[in-house]
Amino acid sequence: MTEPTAHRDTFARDNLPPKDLWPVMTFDLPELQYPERLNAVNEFLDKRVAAGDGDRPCILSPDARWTYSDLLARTNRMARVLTEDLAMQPGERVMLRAANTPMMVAAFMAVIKAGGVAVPTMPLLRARELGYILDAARVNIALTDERLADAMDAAAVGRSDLRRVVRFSATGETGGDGSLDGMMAGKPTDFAPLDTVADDVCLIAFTSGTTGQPKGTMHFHRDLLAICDTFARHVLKPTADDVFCGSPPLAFTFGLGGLVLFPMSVGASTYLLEAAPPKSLAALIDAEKTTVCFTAPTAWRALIDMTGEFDLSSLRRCVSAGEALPLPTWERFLEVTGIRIIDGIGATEMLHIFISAADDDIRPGATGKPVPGFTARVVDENNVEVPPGTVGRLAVRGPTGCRYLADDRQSRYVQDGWNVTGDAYLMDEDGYFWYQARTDDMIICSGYNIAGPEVEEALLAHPSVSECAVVGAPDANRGAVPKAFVILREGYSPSDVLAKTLQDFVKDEIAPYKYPRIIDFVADLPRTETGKLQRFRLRQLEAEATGKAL
Ligand code: 3UK
Repeated sequence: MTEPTAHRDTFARDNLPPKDLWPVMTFDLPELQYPERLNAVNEFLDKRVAAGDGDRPCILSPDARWTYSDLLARTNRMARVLTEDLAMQPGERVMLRAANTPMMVAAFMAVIKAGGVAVPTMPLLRARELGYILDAARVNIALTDERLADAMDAAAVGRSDLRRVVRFSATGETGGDGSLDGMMAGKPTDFAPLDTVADDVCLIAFTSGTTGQPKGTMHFHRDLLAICDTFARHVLKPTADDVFCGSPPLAFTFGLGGLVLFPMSVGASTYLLEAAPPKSLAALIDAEKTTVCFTAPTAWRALIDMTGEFDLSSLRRCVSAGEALPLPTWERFLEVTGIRIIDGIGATEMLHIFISAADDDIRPGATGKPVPGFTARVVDENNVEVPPGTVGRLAVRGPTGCRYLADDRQSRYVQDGWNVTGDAYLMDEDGYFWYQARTDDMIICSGYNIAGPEVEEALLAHPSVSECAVVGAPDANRGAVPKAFVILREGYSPSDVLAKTLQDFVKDEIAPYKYPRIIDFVADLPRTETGKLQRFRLRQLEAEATGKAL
């Protein structure tokens, strides 16, 4: 018997992993009891307007101010273009390509409302990478910001599944004939949501691919609600009067949740910036008095230095994710703003954050506890739970979980029904989870395990250090030794004396055997578009320089 689906094109469902390789999904809260049929956009948007919130602000940007009704009208017009002019069938994949603009949000909503599967992509991707995604997700239609159309057009060449590439402008008003804006202009503003099944796929989010080819992670209509009913509802606790802002791209699920779904789940508004380096973010917070901000640890660090120039006192909730938030950053931010940053670990596979803590529940330096709705544990190589205080592999389950699009790596991420994220963690006696490192970033020096991020955290506590990365460098005697790449703050310059000072400083802060044997002063560090340090690239450079691999 085939399971119910509203999809006419069943590619996504057909390419889900076999059921025995799925994580166990748990729905142990009253708010996680979803009906068999639901369309996520109907829940987020149509119902909000029907409840009388249509005139409330929803999407703000430097050149737009859309209420919930405005977003609904754009979404409906675009859904009509998709189904009437572009012949989109339920279940077809639609690539979305734009920075964080109002039209990018409308495009998400339109595709999902019409029963399609959104495949968002990061603005910086080039034709080659887009081509890989077009093939992997067998994309039928692409909607692209006109300013990013070149790479899209180049990627489209020779791909017969891709029927149409259509361009749009940032606010949907200035694109001319033949553009999505033009096609939308004549359409009525109503459109009935497709009556999708709660577990119909509505989103394929590709991992940023720190190593290897990106993996497509498949998410259902109900998953978009589940992240709001877990992290947002129980930890973030936003209100309808909050104004959200932040830096993650909407094509990164950290951004999709934090900048679109969480605000919309409570009728709040969100201010989108196409590019949000720390200075622009600080200026925005100051000017617009935004109250909730989502960004990565490096940006939180940079914002500390901007508190003299910009007023950040409107902020009420600050969320950090993407990589570990070092304790010195958390402490200094508290000192200068009085705000305790909410750290949270999330993953594209899990859609959003699953371990976190806010307010008085925060234990500084720890990521937090499993978010209500999720269970987490630390296991050994054989997936056996280890006692508190022991470092092991993080395993997690809850209402969302990993389902890769046709990928062998499914059985690596999901083991015995648990999502194994690839992170080394320790759980303390009180059930708090302490991040150590990515399991493949552990440095093994003379048989001792050293977590690069712990050494980085120690270095960051020194006033001369702006940013740093610690990786294992091949060493003939000890296998590997910790090596630090350090970016200095203004007013400091590289010297052997400073290197020695930093080494001694680390020895005072943490167990001396962990100190960086080598220190390289550098001008920048390799990062992904999602803000993550690419330690493997530093390791590659080491391997090339020494002729030895680890
Ligand atoms: C690391 C963290 C320590 C960790 C993400 C929030 O980052 C997100 O998704 P990705 O798929 O990467 C997942 C991996 O990133 N990580 C993320 N947050 C933390 N490490 N402390 C943290 N707070 O290695 C994890 O396995 O790019 C984050 C929401 C949605 C996301 N997709």
